[in-house]
Amino acid sequence: MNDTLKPINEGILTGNKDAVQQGVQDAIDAEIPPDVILNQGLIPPMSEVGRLYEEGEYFVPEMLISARAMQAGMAILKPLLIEADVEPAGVVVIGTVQGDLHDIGKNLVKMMMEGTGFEVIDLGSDIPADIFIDAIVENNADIVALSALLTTTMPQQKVVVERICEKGLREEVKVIVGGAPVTADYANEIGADGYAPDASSAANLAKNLMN
Ligand code: B1M
Repeated sequence: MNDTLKPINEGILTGNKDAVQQGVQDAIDAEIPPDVILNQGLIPPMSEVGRLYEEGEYFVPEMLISARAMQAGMAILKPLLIEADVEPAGVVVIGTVQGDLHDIGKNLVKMMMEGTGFEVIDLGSDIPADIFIDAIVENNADIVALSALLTTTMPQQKVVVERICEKGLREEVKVIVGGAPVTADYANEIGADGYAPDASSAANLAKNLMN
């Protein structure tokens, strides 16, 4: 790895937002191409954070702090990526389903997906099925990610899958579901393409589905 990118890696792993911002600015000043800063500077340490979380070495607060540090770096890089026409890994529409206000887990999933190179359209929480449909169409989404934290709102994930089928979009978009009460069996039962138990595996699942 280019030595100029090391402080970015280190900054994300330790959740040091200032170091990441400075590192990204230094890399831009050193004329490192924006896609290299993204793919070698920002994404690998975020994947490492995901691995450490899955292994129980990092917990939610560490993951949040690292994700925020990464997002601070992304904010500086984003205009240059747009200018350079760097393609995202895919477009994900994410939200918490109708009736459900829990958004902390969904926000983590969003951050990890952005950390993997996806463009994420975040609709927020308490989102009706038709708003998901509109966002899928408007953004030509590759994946729709549905979060539900309540046993009473889980059925809304099924409603969204049904609406996607009714609208003839089932071949266009993959559906992934998650949230504390959701299981792989439930995902199967409602016809989703995948289930992930946590934010890091949701990002990996999205990557695999794109392949
Ligand atoms: Co609520 N709440 N809550 N709550 N709340 C729970 C979920 C509950 C388990 C607490 C309990 O009773 N022990 C319970 C649900 C019981 C059930 O359905 N079986 C509950 C209840 C009952 C309620 C209310 C009904 C309470 C009331 O008013 N009587 C009410 C409902 C409001 C509504 O949504 N309509 C309510 C309200 C709230 C607050 C608003 C106060 C607040 C939410 C604030 C917010 O999110 N902005 C809140 C909170 C904070 C919780 C707990 C304490 C914490 C949830 C959380 O953020 N966890 C929760 C109890 C608990 O979990 N211990 C609880 C941390 C977060 C990082 O984890 O969200 O699981 P989590 O996300 C994980 C994974 O699930 C996964 O990745 C994330 C990160 O690894 N994941 C995905 C999540 N989405 C994914 C999507 C994916 C893939 C993975 O792909 C698309």
